[in-house]
Amino acid sequence: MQRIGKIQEFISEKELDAALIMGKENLFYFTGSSPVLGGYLLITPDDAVFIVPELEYEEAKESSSIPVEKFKTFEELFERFRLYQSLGLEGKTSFGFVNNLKEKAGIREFESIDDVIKELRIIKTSDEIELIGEACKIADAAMMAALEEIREGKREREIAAKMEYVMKVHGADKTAFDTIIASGWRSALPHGVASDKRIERGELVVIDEGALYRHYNSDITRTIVVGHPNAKQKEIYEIVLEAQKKGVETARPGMTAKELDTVVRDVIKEYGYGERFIHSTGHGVGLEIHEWPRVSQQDKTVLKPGMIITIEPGIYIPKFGGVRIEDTVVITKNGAKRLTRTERELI
Ligand SMILES: [Mn+2]
Repeated sequence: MQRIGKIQEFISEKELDAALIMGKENLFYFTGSSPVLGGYLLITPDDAVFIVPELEYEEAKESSSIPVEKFKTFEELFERFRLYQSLGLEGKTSFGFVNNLKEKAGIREFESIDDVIKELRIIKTSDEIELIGEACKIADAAMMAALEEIREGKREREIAAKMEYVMKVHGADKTAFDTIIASGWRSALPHGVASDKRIERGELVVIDEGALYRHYNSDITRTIVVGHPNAKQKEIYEIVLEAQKKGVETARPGMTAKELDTVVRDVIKEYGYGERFIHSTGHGVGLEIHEWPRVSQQDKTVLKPGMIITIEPGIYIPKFGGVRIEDTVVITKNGAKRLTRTERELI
């Protein structure tokens, strides 16, 4: 109820009649329940109720920490909202739904509650850190399987399938995102989802994967060379590794996400590959695979203990290939600790 309390403080402050939460991850965060068909968490200054479709009612009652009500039709649901004139909403609420709130429920005023939710979710509780840590262990196991499985002639997709199998055997619900296995020229594509391509000798292979475990995500990337690396492959690998290590060693409470991005980016710049590092250093990880903060030049969020972020520099050279090395880390009292533990040296 402490989480709900923060929303209540916010709506009182803004003099809103209520707030309505319907995003999947937020519903789980605030109620502990995750109905397949979704639901509507209605929060008023002194109350909260989780309204779900009738067929989700029994299950939601079991899992929700907030009292549950059911609705049969959307007419009934919008009728329920007629009590209010002003409403706090998540920024990603659909335009169609907002229109219905205006037309069918007569709500006139809307305000985003994204900032207050962000402030809560950006700091993970010890329970959340443990779950993400578990998701990271599963990602490590899948990475191990990939390293064992990869050889000349295998298709990227075969390796990805094996990894997903290993994740599930280790208790994951599913992959956190479509596993990226990008070999050869495809390794220069930061989002090269595993394809039918066969892996060939001498190619760089970027493996970027994560597991979803009890609603929480993990994220790790390793790059390998099948066979012997050439001088250029070795060179860019060592630069990315130096930048990644520097990031993990430097990350600490009190610095901003932007400053961390600069520290990592500067290593790559010094070697003359600044233009080839075409994305941000990292991102928050939690109920969503990409959440706050963004470890980029645009995000001045001050890092605090309990934040979980990735540190994932890369160098991408079109047609030649790319290298990315990524760990999920938790910000601690005086530094950062890697939650993904797979070896980082070139294999
Ligand atoms: Mn990532």
